[in-house]
Amino acid sequence: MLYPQRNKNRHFIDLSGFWEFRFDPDDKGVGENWTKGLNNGCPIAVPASWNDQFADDRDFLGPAWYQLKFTIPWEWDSKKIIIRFGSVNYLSDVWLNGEVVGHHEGGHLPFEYEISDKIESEDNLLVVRVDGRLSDDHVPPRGRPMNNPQTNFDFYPFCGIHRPVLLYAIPKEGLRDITVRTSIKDTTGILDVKIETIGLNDAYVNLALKGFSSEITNTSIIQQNIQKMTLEVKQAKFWNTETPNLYDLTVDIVKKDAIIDSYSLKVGIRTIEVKGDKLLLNRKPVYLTGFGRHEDFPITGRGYVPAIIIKDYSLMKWIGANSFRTSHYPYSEQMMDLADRLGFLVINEIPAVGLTFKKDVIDRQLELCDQFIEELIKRDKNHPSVIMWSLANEPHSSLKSGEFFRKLYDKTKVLDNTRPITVVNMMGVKEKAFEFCDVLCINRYYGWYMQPGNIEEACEILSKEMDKLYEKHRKPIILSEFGTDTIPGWHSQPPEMFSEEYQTEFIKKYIKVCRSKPYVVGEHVWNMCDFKTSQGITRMGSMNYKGVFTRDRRPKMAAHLLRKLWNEKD
Ligand code: BDP
Repeated sequence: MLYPQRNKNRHFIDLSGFWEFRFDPDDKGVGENWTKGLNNGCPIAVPASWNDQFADDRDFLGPAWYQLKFTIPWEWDSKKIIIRFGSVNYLSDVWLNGEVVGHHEGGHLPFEYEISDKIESEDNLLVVRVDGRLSDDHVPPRGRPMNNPQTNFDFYPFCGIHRPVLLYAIPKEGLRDITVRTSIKDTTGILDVKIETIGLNDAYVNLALKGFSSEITNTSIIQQNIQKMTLEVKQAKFWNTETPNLYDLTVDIVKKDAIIDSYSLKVGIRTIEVKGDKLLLNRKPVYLTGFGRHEDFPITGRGYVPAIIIKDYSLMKWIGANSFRTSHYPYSEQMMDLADRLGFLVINEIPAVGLTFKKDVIDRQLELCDQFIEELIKRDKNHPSVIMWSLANEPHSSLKSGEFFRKLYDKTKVLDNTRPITVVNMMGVKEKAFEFCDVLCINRYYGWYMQPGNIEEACEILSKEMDKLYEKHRKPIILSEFGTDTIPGWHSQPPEMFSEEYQTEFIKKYIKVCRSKPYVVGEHVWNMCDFKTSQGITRMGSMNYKGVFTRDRRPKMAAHLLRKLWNEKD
Protein backbone atom coordinates (compact mmCIF):
# COMPACT_ATOMS: atom_id res chain seq x y z
CA MET A 1 0.00 0.00 0.00
CA LEU A 2 1.59 3.25 -1.14
CA TYR A 3 1.06 6.27 1.10
CA PRO A 4 -0.14 9.25 -0.99
CA GLN A 5 2.67 11.37 -2.35
CA ARG A 6 3.05 14.62 -4.29
CA ASN A 7 5.04 14.65 -7.52
CA LYS A 8 4.40 15.39 -11.21
CA ASN A 9 2.03 12.42 -11.52
CA ARG A 10 0.52 12.11 -8.08
CA HIS A 11 -1.19 14.54 -5.79
CA PHE A 12 -3.13 14.62 -2.54
CA ILE A 13 -5.20 16.93 -0.42
CA ASP A 14 -5.38 16.62 3.35
CA LEU A 15 -8.97 17.05 4.52
CA SER A 16 -7.99 17.76 8.15
CA GLY A 17 -9.75 20.69 9.78
CA PHE A 18 -13.16 21.46 11.20
CA TRP A 19 -15.92 19.15 10.02
CA GLU A 20 -19.65 19.06 10.90
CA PHE A 21 -20.60 16.53 13.55
CA ARG A 22 -23.66 15.07 15.21
CA PHE A 23 -24.23 12.36 17.83
CA ASP A 24 -26.94 9.87 16.92
CA PRO A 25 -28.01 8.32 20.26
CA ASP A 26 -31.28 6.97 18.81
CA ASP A 27 -29.54 5.54 15.76
CA LYS A 28 -31.96 7.28 13.44
CA GLY A 29 -29.45 8.81 10.99
CA VAL A 30 -29.76 6.19 8.26
CA GLY A 31 -33.60 6.19 8.49
CA GLU A 32 -33.69 9.98 8.32
CA ASN A 33 -31.29 10.16 5.36
CA TRP A 34 -28.38 11.86 7.12
CA THR A 35 -26.39 10.05 4.44
CA LYS A 36 -27.44 12.92 2.14
CA GLY A 37 -26.42 15.64 4.62
CA LEU A 38 -26.69 16.48 8.31
CA ASN A 39 -28.84 19.20 9.81
CA ASN A 40 -27.99 20.84 13.12
CA GLY A 41 -24.40 19.64 13.16
CA CYS A 42 -21.75 21.21 15.37
CA PRO A 43 -18.07 21.80 14.53
CA ILE A 44 -15.54 19.11 15.39
CA ALA A 45 -11.79 18.81 14.83
CA VAL A 46 -10.57 16.06 12.48
CA PRO A 47 -8.39 14.18 13.16
CA ALA A 48 -9.01 13.67 16.89
CA SER A 49 -11.18 11.50 19.12
CA TRP A 50 -14.59 13.04 19.73
CA ASN A 51 -14.72 12.03 23.41
CA ASP A 52 -12.83 14.91 25.02
CA GLN A 53 -13.69 17.66 22.55
CA PHE A 54 -16.99 18.60 24.18
CA ALA A 55 -18.18 19.46 27.68
CA ASP A 56 -20.58 16.47 27.72
CA ASP A 57 -21.02 12.98 26.32
CA ARG A 58 -17.45 11.85 26.88
CA ASP A 59 -18.46 8.20 27.25
CA PHE A 60 -20.83 8.14 24.29
CA LEU A 61 -19.29 5.62 21.92
CA GLY A 62 -21.58 5.98 18.95
CA PRO A 63 -23.08 6.11 16.49
CA ALA A 64 -22.06 9.59 15.41
CA TRP A 65 -21.89 11.35 12.06
CA TYR A 66 -19.28 13.50 10.33
CA GLN A 67 -19.72 15.64 7.26
CA LEU A 68 -17.44 17.70 5.01
CA LYS A 69 -17.95 19.65 1.79
CA PHE A 70 -15.01 19.88 -0.60
CA THR A 71 -13.96 20.63 -4.17
CA ILE A 72 -11.23 18.91 -6.19
CA PRO A 73 -8.66 20.63 -8.43
CA TRP A 74 -9.60 20.56 -12.12
CA GLU A 75 -6.29 18.86 -13.12
CA TRP A 76 -7.57 15.72 -11.43
CA ASP A 77 -10.15 15.04 -14.18
CA SER A 78 -8.12 12.37 -15.94
CA LYS A 79 -6.91 10.67 -12.76
CA LYS A 80 -7.98 7.83 -10.56
CA ILE A 81 -9.29 9.46 -7.36
CA ILE A 82 -9.19 7.74 -4.02
CA ILE A 83 -10.29 8.69 -0.54
CA ARG A 84 -8.12 7.33 2.25
CA PHE A 85 -8.84 7.17 5.97
CA GLY A 86 -5.76 6.71 8.18
CA SER A 87 -7.84 5.24 11.02
CA VAL A 88 -11.43 5.44 12.22
CA ASN A 89 -12.49 3.71 15.43
CA TYR A 90 -14.30 1.32 15.14
CA LEU A 91 -16.95 0.75 12.44
CA SER A 92 -17.31 3.25 9.65
CA ASP A 93 -19.67 3.78 6.71
CA VAL A 94 -18.91 6.34 4.05
CA TRP A 95 -21.18 8.12 1.54
CA LEU A 96 -20.21 10.56 -1.17
CA ASN A 97 -22.86 12.79 -2.70
CA GLY A 98 -25.51 10.53 -1.21
CA GLU A 99 -24.09 7.32 -2.69
CA VAL A 100 -22.67 4.44 -0.65
CA VAL A 101 -18.88 4.30 -0.85
CA GLY A 102 -17.91 1.59 1.62
CA HIS A 103 -17.86 0.02 5.08
CA HIS A 104 -14.81 -0.78 7.21
CA GLU A 105 -14.28 -2.58 10.49
CA GLY A 106 -11.27 -2.00 12.73
CA GLY A 107 -10.01 1.07 14.50
CA HIS A 108 -6.31 1.52 13.79
CA LEU A 109 -5.48 0.75 10.19
CA PRO A 110 -5.95 2.65 6.94
CA PHE A 111 -8.60 1.89 4.35
CA GLU A 112 -9.43 3.56 1.09
CA TYR A 113 -12.04 3.66 -1.66
CA GLU A 114 -11.84 4.63 -5.28
CA ILE A 115 -14.38 7.40 -5.87
CA SER A 116 -13.52 8.48 -9.45
CA ASP A 117 -17.06 7.73 -10.68
CA LYS A 118 -18.83 9.38 -7.73
CA ILE A 119 -16.92 12.58 -7.42
CA GLU A 120 -18.10 15.93 -8.88
CA SER A 121 -15.68 18.65 -9.92
CA GLU A 122 -17.37 21.04 -7.47
CA ASP A 123 -19.45 20.78 -4.30
CA ASN A 124 -18.85 17.26 -3.01
CA LEU A 125 -20.54 16.11 0.16
CA LEU A 126 -18.70 13.50 2.22
CA VAL A 127 -20.63 11.84 5.08
CA VAL A 128 -19.16 9.33 7.52
CA ARG A 129 -21.04 7.36 10.18
CA VAL A 130 -18.80 6.07 12.98
CA ASP A 131 -19.77 3.50 15.57
CA GLY A 132 -17.33 2.84 18.40
CA ARG A 133 -19.68 0.81 20.59
CA LEU A 134 -18.01 -2.19 22.21
CA SER A 135 -19.04 -5.71 21.34
CA ASP A 136 -17.91 -9.27 22.15
CA ASP A 137 -17.24 -10.04 18.50
CA HIS A 138 -15.03 -7.01 17.91
CA VAL A 139 -11.25 -6.96 18.12
CA PRO A 140 -10.49 -5.77 20.72
CA PRO A 141 -13.59 -7.16 22.45
CA ARG A 142 -15.91 -5.73 25.09
CA GLY A 143 -15.26 -6.81 28.68
CA ARG A 144 -17.08 -7.23 31.96
CA PRO A 145 -19.07 -4.47 33.68
CA MET A 146 -16.24 -3.78 36.18
CA ASN A 147 -15.12 -1.04 33.83
CA ASN A 148 -16.98 1.92 32.44
CA PRO A 149 -16.85 1.99 29.41
CA GLN A 150 -16.97 -1.78 29.50
CA THR A 151 -13.61 -2.60 27.92
CA ASN A 152 -11.74 -5.89 28.09
CA PHE A 153 -8.54 -3.89 27.82
CA ASP A 154 -6.88 -1.18 29.86
CA PHE A 155 -7.09 1.96 27.73
CA TYR A 156 -9.89 4.35 26.94
CA PRO A 157 -11.92 3.27 23.87
CA PHE A 158 -11.57 6.63 22.14
CA CYS A 159 -13.79 6.98 19.06
CA GLY A 160 -13.82 8.98 15.90
CA ILE A 161 -11.69 9.86 12.90
CA HIS A 162 -8.25 9.52 14.45
CA ARG A 163 -5.84 10.07 11.59
CA PRO A 164 -5.85 12.30 8.50
CA VAL A 165 -8.36 11.75 5.72
CA LEU A 166 -6.60 12.22 2.40
CA LEU A 167 -8.04 12.62 -1.03
CA TYR A 168 -5.52 11.59 -3.64
CA ALA A 169 -5.10 11.29 -7.36
CA ILE A 170 -2.91 8.83 -9.24
CA PRO A 171 -2.54 7.89 -12.90
CA LYS A 172 -5.14 5.38 -14.13
CA GLU A 173 -2.30 3.25 -15.44
CA GLY A 174 0.77 3.06 -13.26
CA LEU A 175 2.25 1.90 -9.99
CA ARG A 176 0.09 0.14 -7.44
CA ASP A 177 2.54 -1.23 -4.89
CA ILE A 178 6.23 -1.60 -4.09
CA THR A 179 7.73 -4.19 -1.74
CA VAL A 180 11.37 -3.95 -0.74
CA ARG A 181 13.29 -6.67 1.06
CA THR A 182 16.88 -6.26 2.02
CA SER A 183 19.65 -8.73 2.72
CA ILE A 184 23.36 -8.47 3.39
CA LYS A 185 26.34 -10.31 1.90
CA ASP A 186 29.58 -9.23 3.54
CA THR A 187 29.65 -5.47 2.89
CA THR A 188 27.13 -5.60 0.03
CA GLY A 189 23.49 -4.71 0.57
CA ILE A 190 20.97 -6.45 -1.67
CA LEU A 191 17.53 -5.02 -2.39
CA ASP A 192 14.85 -7.29 -3.83
CA VAL A 193 12.19 -4.98 -5.17
CA LYS A 194 8.72 -6.16 -6.23
CA ILE A 195 6.78 -3.65 -8.31
CA GLU A 196 3.07 -4.01 -8.94
CA THR A 197 1.55 -2.05 -11.79
CA ILE A 198 -1.78 -1.89 -13.53
CA GLY A 199 -2.75 -1.61 -17.20
CA LEU A 200 0.61 -0.94 -18.79
CA ASN A 201 1.83 -1.97 -22.27
CA ASP A 202 5.09 -0.91 -23.88
CA ALA A 203 6.36 0.60 -20.68
CA TYR A 204 9.36 0.00 -18.54
CA VAL A 205 10.42 0.49 -14.90
CA ASN A 206 13.44 2.54 -13.89
CA LEU A 207 14.81 1.99 -10.42
CA ALA A 208 17.25 4.46 -8.92
CA LEU A 209 18.77 4.12 -5.48
CA LYS A 210 20.53 7.23 -4.24
CA GLY A 211 22.42 7.99 -1.08
CA PHE A 212 25.87 8.45 0.44
CA SER A 213 27.28 9.79 -2.85
CA SER A 214 26.26 6.75 -4.83
CA GLU A 215 23.57 6.03 -7.38
CA ILE A 216 22.60 2.59 -8.58
CA THR A 217 20.04 2.02 -11.31
CA ASN A 218 18.24 -0.84 -12.96
CA THR A 219 15.73 -0.96 -15.81
CA SER A 220 13.25 -3.58 -16.86
CA ILE A 221 10.48 -3.85 -19.47
CA ILE A 222 7.07 -4.41 -17.89
CA GLN A 223 5.81 -7.79 -18.99
CA GLN A 224 3.17 -8.50 -16.43
CA ASN A 225 1.63 -6.69 -13.50
CA ILE A 226 4.37 -7.84 -11.16
CA GLN A 227 8.02 -7.05 -11.85
CA LYS A 228 10.81 -8.41 -9.66
CA MET A 229 14.09 -6.54 -9.74
CA THR A 230 17.31 -6.49 -7.73
CA LEU A 231 19.78 -3.78 -6.77
CA GLU A 232 23.19 -4.43 -5.26
CA VAL A 233 24.92 -1.80 -3.17
CA LYS A 234 28.63 -2.36 -2.68
CA GLN A 235 30.10 -1.03 0.58
CA ALA A 236 26.54 -0.35 1.72
CA LYS A 237 25.72 1.88 4.65
CA PHE A 238 23.53 -0.37 6.74
CA TRP A 239 20.58 0.84 8.81
CA ASN A 240 20.85 0.41 12.57
CA THR A 241 19.81 2.23 15.74
CA GLU A 242 22.97 4.37 16.03
CA THR A 243 23.22 5.26 12.35
CA PRO A 244 19.79 4.90 10.79
CA ASN A 245 21.10 5.21 7.24
CA LEU A 246 18.35 5.59 4.68
CA TYR A 247 18.65 5.50 0.90
CA ASP A 248 16.17 7.08 -1.51
CA LEU A 249 14.62 4.59 -3.88
CA THR A 250 12.76 6.09 -6.83
CA VAL A 251 10.59 3.97 -9.08
CA ASP A 252 9.68 5.58 -12.41
CA ILE A 253 7.30 4.13 -14.96
CA VAL A 254 8.35 5.27 -18.41
CA LYS A 255 6.25 5.07 -21.56
CA LYS A 256 7.23 6.58 -24.91
CA ASP A 257 10.12 8.34 -23.20
CA ALA A 258 7.86 10.11 -20.71
CA ILE A 259 7.59 9.39 -17.00
CA ILE A 260 3.93 8.54 -16.50
CA ASP A 261 4.12 7.56 -12.83
CA SER A 262 6.69 7.78 -10.11
CA TYR A 263 7.08 7.00 -6.41
CA SER A 264 9.91 7.55 -3.91
CA LEU A 265 10.58 5.48 -0.86
CA LYS A 266 13.09 5.64 1.99
CA VAL A 267 14.92 2.34 2.28
CA GLY A 268 17.08 1.05 5.12
CA ILE A 269 19.30 -1.93 4.41
CA ARG A 270 19.24 -4.25 7.38
CA THR A 271 18.50 -7.82 8.44
CA ILE A 272 16.70 -9.07 11.52
CA GLU A 273 16.70 -12.68 12.67
CA VAL A 274 16.54 -14.96 15.67
CA LYS A 275 19.47 -17.27 16.23
CA GLY A 276 19.51 -19.47 19.32
CA ASP A 277 18.68 -17.24 22.26
CA LYS A 278 19.66 -14.02 20.48
CA LEU A 279 17.94 -11.41 18.37
CA LEU A 280 20.32 -10.30 15.63
CA LEU A 281 20.25 -6.96 13.81
CA ASN A 282 22.65 -7.04 10.88
CA ARG A 283 23.95 -10.30 12.35
CA LYS A 284 24.91 -8.74 15.68
CA PRO A 285 23.02 -9.29 18.95
CA VAL A 286 20.73 -6.42 19.80
CA TYR A 287 19.21 -5.62 23.20
CA LEU A 288 15.95 -3.65 23.32
CA THR A 289 15.50 -0.82 25.79
CA GLY A 290 12.30 1.14 25.76
CA PHE A 291 8.60 1.05 26.41
CA GLY A 292 5.15 -0.19 25.77
CA ARG A 293 3.26 2.98 24.88
CA HIS A 294 -0.09 4.42 23.90
CA GLU A 295 -1.30 7.00 21.44
CA ASP A 296 -2.96 9.13 24.09
CA PHE A 297 -3.09 12.79 24.97
CA PRO A 298 -5.52 15.14 26.75
CA ILE A 299 -8.32 16.52 24.58
CA THR A 300 -7.15 14.99 21.28
CA GLY A 301 -7.46 11.46 22.73
CA ARG A 302 -6.07 8.96 20.25
CA GLY A 303 -5.95 11.55 17.44
CA TYR A 304 -2.89 12.22 15.34
CA VAL A 305 -0.90 15.20 16.67
CA PRO A 306 2.49 15.67 14.96
CA ALA A 307 4.02 17.69 17.82
CA ILE A 308 3.40 14.86 20.32
CA ILE A 309 5.13 12.39 18.04
CA ILE A 310 8.18 14.65 17.90
CA LYS A 311 8.12 15.17 21.67
CA ASP A 312 7.84 11.45 22.38
CA TYR A 313 10.74 10.57 20.14
CA SER A 314 12.77 13.32 21.70
CA LEU A 315 12.04 11.96 25.20
CA MET A 316 12.81 8.42 24.08
CA LYS A 317 16.19 9.58 22.75
CA TRP A 318 16.83 11.55 25.95
CA ILE A 319 16.16 8.52 28.12
CA GLY A 320 18.22 6.14 25.96
CA ALA A 321 15.42 3.97 24.58
CA ASN A 322 16.15 2.23 21.28
CA SER A 323 12.77 0.59 20.75
CA PHE A 324 9.08 0.39 21.60
CA ARG A 325 6.05 -1.82 21.09
CA THR A 326 2.96 -0.37 19.43
CA SER A 327 0.85 -1.60 22.35
CA HIS A 328 -1.98 -2.37 21.75
CA TYR A 329 -2.72 -1.40 18.13
CA PRO A 330 -0.83 -0.08 15.11
CA TYR A 331 0.33 3.53 15.44
CA SER A 332 0.19 6.23 12.79
CA GLU A 333 2.17 5.98 9.57
CA GLN A 334 4.06 9.12 10.52
CA MET A 335 5.20 7.46 13.74
CA MET A 336 6.62 4.61 11.68
CA ASP A 337 8.36 6.95 9.22
CA LEU A 338 10.10 8.70 12.07
CA ALA A 339 11.13 5.38 13.65
CA ASP A 340 13.00 4.66 10.39
CA ARG A 341 14.54 8.08 10.35
CA LEU A 342 15.54 8.26 14.03
CA GLY A 343 16.65 4.64 14.40
CA PHE A 344 14.05 3.00 16.63
CA LEU A 345 13.19 -0.70 16.58
CA VAL A 346 9.48 -1.38 16.61
CA ILE A 347 7.48 -4.41 17.70
CA ASN A 348 4.38 -3.83 15.61
CA GLU A 349 1.18 -5.13 17.23
CA ILE A 350 -2.31 -5.68 15.81
CA PRO A 351 -5.25 -4.56 17.98
CA ALA A 352 -5.79 -8.08 19.35
CA VAL A 353 -5.81 -7.27 23.05
CA GLY A 354 -7.84 -9.19 25.63
CA LEU A 355 -9.02 -11.96 23.25
CA THR A 356 -11.30 -14.42 25.04
CA PHE A 357 -11.69 -17.29 22.50
CA LYS A 358 -15.37 -17.67 23.44
CA LYS A 359 -17.13 -20.24 21.28
CA ASP A 360 -19.62 -17.86 19.67
CA VAL A 361 -17.04 -15.23 18.64
CA ILE A 362 -13.77 -17.09 18.05
CA ASP A 363 -14.28 -17.56 14.30
CA ARG A 364 -15.14 -13.90 13.74
CA GLN A 365 -12.19 -12.80 15.85
CA LEU A 366 -9.81 -14.93 13.81
CA GLU A 367 -11.21 -13.40 10.60
CA LEU A 368 -10.60 -9.94 12.02
CA CYS A 369 -7.08 -10.75 13.21
CA ASP A 370 -6.34 -12.13 9.72
CA GLN A 371 -7.65 -8.92 8.20
CA PHE A 372 -5.67 -6.73 10.59
CA ILE A 373 -2.33 -8.51 10.13
CA GLU A 374 -2.83 -8.35 6.37
CA GLU A 375 -3.65 -4.63 6.48
CA LEU A 376 -0.72 -3.97 8.81
CA ILE A 377 1.84 -5.84 6.72
CA LYS A 378 0.58 -4.12 3.56
CA ARG A 379 1.05 -0.78 5.30
CA ASP A 380 4.34 -1.32 7.14
CA LYS A 381 6.26 -4.00 5.23
CA ASN A 382 8.87 -1.56 3.91
CA HIS A 383 9.92 -0.04 7.24
CA PRO A 384 13.40 -1.06 8.40
CA SER A 385 12.34 -0.05 11.93
CA VAL A 386 9.73 -2.83 12.10
CA ILE A 387 11.58 -5.83 13.48
CA MET A 388 8.74 -8.01 14.71
CA TRP A 389 4.99 -8.62 14.33
CA SER A 390 3.02 -9.08 17.53
CA LEU A 391 -0.16 -11.10 17.00
CA ALA A 392 -1.77 -10.31 20.36
CA ASN A 393 -1.38 -8.82 23.81
CA GLU A 394 -2.34 -10.91 26.81
CA PRO A 395 -4.84 -13.26 25.18
CA HIS A 396 -6.91 -15.17 27.75
CA SER A 397 -5.29 -18.28 26.38
CA SER A 398 -7.11 -21.59 26.53
CA LEU A 399 -6.93 -24.91 24.74
CA LYS A 400 -8.48 -23.27 21.67
CA SER A 401 -6.01 -20.43 21.47
CA GLY A 402 -3.13 -22.68 20.36
CA GLU A 403 -4.89 -23.51 17.11
CA PHE A 404 -6.04 -19.89 16.70
CA PHE A 405 -2.52 -18.53 16.91
CA ARG A 406 -1.04 -21.32 14.82
CA LYS A 407 -3.30 -20.28 11.94
CA LEU A 408 -2.54 -16.61 12.43
CA TYR A 409 1.20 -17.26 12.74
CA ASP A 410 1.25 -19.34 9.54
CA LYS A 411 -0.66 -16.68 7.65
CA THR A 412 1.73 -13.98 8.88
CA LYS A 413 4.78 -15.99 7.79
CA VAL A 414 3.28 -16.36 4.31
CA LEU A 415 2.78 -12.59 4.10
CA ASP A 416 6.24 -11.80 5.48
CA ASN A 417 8.88 -14.42 6.20
CA THR A 418 11.58 -11.83 6.95
CA ARG A 419 10.57 -10.82 10.46
CA PRO A 420 10.18 -12.74 13.72
CA ILE A 421 6.69 -13.11 15.21
CA THR A 422 5.59 -12.96 18.83
CA VAL A 423 2.52 -13.19 21.04
CA VAL A 424 2.69 -11.11 24.22
CA ASN A 425 1.71 -13.25 27.14
CA MET A 426 0.76 -13.05 30.81
CA MET A 427 0.45 -16.77 31.54
CA GLY A 428 3.95 -18.15 31.68
CA VAL A 429 4.80 -21.67 30.66
CA LYS A 430 1.23 -22.60 29.75
CA GLU A 431 1.05 -20.41 26.62
CA LYS A 432 0.59 -22.71 23.62
CA ALA A 433 1.59 -19.98 21.15
CA PHE A 434 5.09 -19.96 22.66
CA GLU A 435 5.69 -23.37 21.12
CA PHE A 436 5.85 -21.87 17.62
CA CYS A 437 6.45 -18.11 18.13
CA ASP A 438 9.98 -16.92 17.38
CA VAL A 439 10.43 -14.63 20.37
CA LEU A 440 8.69 -14.86 23.75
CA CYS A 441 7.30 -11.58 25.05
CA ILE A 442 6.11 -11.62 28.64
CA ASN A 443 4.30 -9.00 30.76
CA ARG A 444 4.92 -9.40 34.47
CA TYR A 445 3.64 -7.54 37.53
CA TYR A 446 4.97 -9.49 40.54
CA GLY A 447 5.44 -6.89 43.25
CA TRP A 448 2.36 -5.06 42.04
CA TYR A 449 -0.82 -7.05 41.35
CA MET A 450 0.72 -10.05 43.12
CA GLN A 451 3.20 -9.89 46.05
CA PRO A 452 2.17 -6.24 46.55
CA GLY A 453 4.89 -4.15 48.16
CA ASN A 454 7.45 -6.95 48.02
CA ILE A 455 9.96 -6.29 45.27
CA GLU A 456 12.55 -8.80 46.57
CA GLU A 457 10.13 -11.71 46.47
CA ALA A 458 8.77 -10.48 43.13
CA CYS A 459 12.21 -10.59 41.55
CA GLU A 460 12.90 -14.11 42.84
CA ILE A 461 9.67 -15.33 41.26
CA LEU A 462 10.41 -13.49 38.02
CA SER A 463 13.91 -14.92 37.83
CA LYS A 464 12.76 -18.52 38.40
CA GLU A 465 9.90 -18.18 35.95
CA MET A 466 12.12 -16.82 33.20
CA ASP A 467 14.58 -19.70 33.62
CA LYS A 468 11.75 -22.20 33.44
CA LEU A 469 10.34 -20.59 30.30
CA TYR A 470 13.73 -20.56 28.66
CA GLU A 471 14.39 -24.18 29.58
CA LYS A 472 11.12 -25.19 28.00
CA HIS A 473 11.33 -23.17 24.76
CA ARG A 474 14.99 -22.18 24.27
CA LYS A 475 14.02 -18.91 22.58
CA PRO A 476 14.91 -15.29 23.28
CA ILE A 477 12.71 -13.58 25.86
CA ILE A 478 11.67 -9.93 26.03
CA LEU A 479 10.20 -8.55 29.23
CA SER A 480 7.60 -6.56 27.32
CA GLU A 481 5.80 -5.01 30.32
CA PHE A 482 6.69 -4.34 33.94
CA GLY A 483 5.82 -1.32 36.03
CA THR A 484 3.88 0.21 38.88
CA ASP A 485 1.23 2.92 39.16
CA THR A 486 2.99 6.00 40.47
CA ILE A 487 1.46 9.27 41.53
CA PRO A 488 3.83 12.05 40.48
CA GLY A 489 5.10 13.86 43.56
CA TRP A 490 4.14 11.04 45.95
CA HIS A 491 7.17 10.01 48.02
CA SER A 492 7.97 7.50 50.72
CA GLN A 493 10.94 6.04 52.54
CA PRO A 494 11.00 3.05 52.71
CA PRO A 495 9.54 2.79 49.23
CA GLU A 496 5.83 2.10 49.25
CA MET A 497 3.42 1.28 46.42
CA PHE A 498 2.30 4.29 44.36
CA SER A 499 5.35 6.33 45.38
CA GLU A 500 8.05 7.47 42.97
CA GLU A 501 10.61 5.61 45.11
CA TYR A 502 8.69 2.34 44.67
CA GLN A 503 8.52 2.69 40.88
CA THR A 504 12.23 3.48 40.75
CA GLU A 505 13.20 0.55 42.97
CA PHE A 506 10.90 -1.84 41.12
CA ILE A 507 12.28 -0.92 37.71
CA LYS A 508 15.89 -1.06 38.93
CA LYS A 509 15.50 -4.56 40.41
CA TYR A 510 13.52 -5.95 37.47
CA ILE A 511 16.19 -4.70 35.07
CA LYS A 512 18.87 -6.37 37.20
CA VAL A 513 17.06 -9.68 36.77
CA CYS A 514 16.79 -9.16 32.99
CA ARG A 515 20.48 -8.34 32.70
CA SER A 516 21.44 -11.49 34.59
CA LYS A 517 19.87 -13.75 31.92
CA PRO A 518 21.78 -14.17 28.65
CA TYR A 519 18.59 -15.17 26.84
CA VAL A 520 16.73 -11.94 27.74
CA VAL A 521 16.98 -9.65 24.72
CA GLY A 522 14.93 -6.69 25.82
CA GLU A 523 13.29 -4.69 28.60
CA HIS A 524 10.23 -2.57 27.86
CA VAL A 525 8.89 -0.65 30.83
CA TRP A 526 5.10 -0.24 31.09
CA ASN A 527 4.35 2.54 30.25
CA MET A 528 6.17 5.45 28.70
CA CYS A 529 3.48 7.91 29.87
CA ASP A 530 0.44 7.92 32.14
CA PHE A 531 -2.64 7.33 30.02
CA LYS A 532 -6.41 7.47 30.13
CA THR A 533 -8.43 4.32 30.62
CA SER A 534 -11.96 3.26 31.60
CA GLN A 535 -13.30 4.04 35.07
CA GLY A 536 -12.81 1.27 37.62
CA ILE A 537 -11.78 0.83 41.25
CA THR A 538 -8.10 0.30 40.43
CA ARG A 539 -7.87 3.35 38.16
CA MET A 540 -8.01 6.63 40.08
CA GLY A 541 -9.38 9.42 37.87
CA SER A 542 -9.72 6.78 35.13
CA MET A 543 -5.97 6.97 34.63
CA ASN A 544 -3.29 4.31 34.44
CA TYR A 545 -0.36 5.90 36.33
CA LYS A 546 2.35 3.45 35.30
CA GLY A 547 3.99 6.10 33.14
CA VAL A 548 7.63 6.97 33.59
CA PHE A 549 6.47 10.34 32.26
CA THR A 550 3.19 12.00 33.15
CA ARG A 551 0.41 12.30 30.59
CA ASP A 552 1.75 15.77 29.71
CA ARG A 553 5.26 14.32 29.32
CA ARG A 554 7.04 15.43 32.52
CA PRO A 555 9.58 12.93 33.90
CA LYS A 556 8.98 11.06 37.15
CA MET A 557 11.96 10.00 39.31
CA ALA A 558 12.21 6.66 37.48
CA ALA A 559 12.86 8.45 34.20
CA HIS A 560 16.18 9.69 35.56
CA LEU A 561 17.14 6.19 36.68
CA LEU A 562 16.34 4.78 33.25
CA ARG A 563 18.28 7.55 31.57
CA LYS A 564 21.29 6.52 33.59
CA LEU A 565 20.87 2.78 33.01
CA TRP A 566 20.09 3.05 29.31
CA ASN A 567 22.91 5.44 28.51
CA GLU A 568 25.61 3.40 30.27
CA LYS A 569 27.71 1.63 27.68
CA ASP A 570 28.92 -1.76 28.82
C1 BDP B 1 -1.09 -5.43 31.29
C2 BDP B 1 -1.74 -4.98 30.00
C3 BDP B 1 -1.77 -3.47 29.86
C4 BDP B 1 -2.21 -2.83 31.15
C5 BDP B 1 -1.25 -3.23 32.26
C6 BDP B 1 -1.62 -2.62 33.62
O1 BDP B 1 -1.09 -5.53 28.89
O2 BDP B 1 -2.59 -3.10 28.79
O3 BDP B 1 -2.34 -1.45 31.07
O4 BDP B 1 -1.34 -4.63 32.39
O5 BDP B 1 -2.36 -3.26 34.36
O6 BDP B 1 -1.64 -6.60 31.72
O7 BDP B 1 -1.21 -1.51 33.89
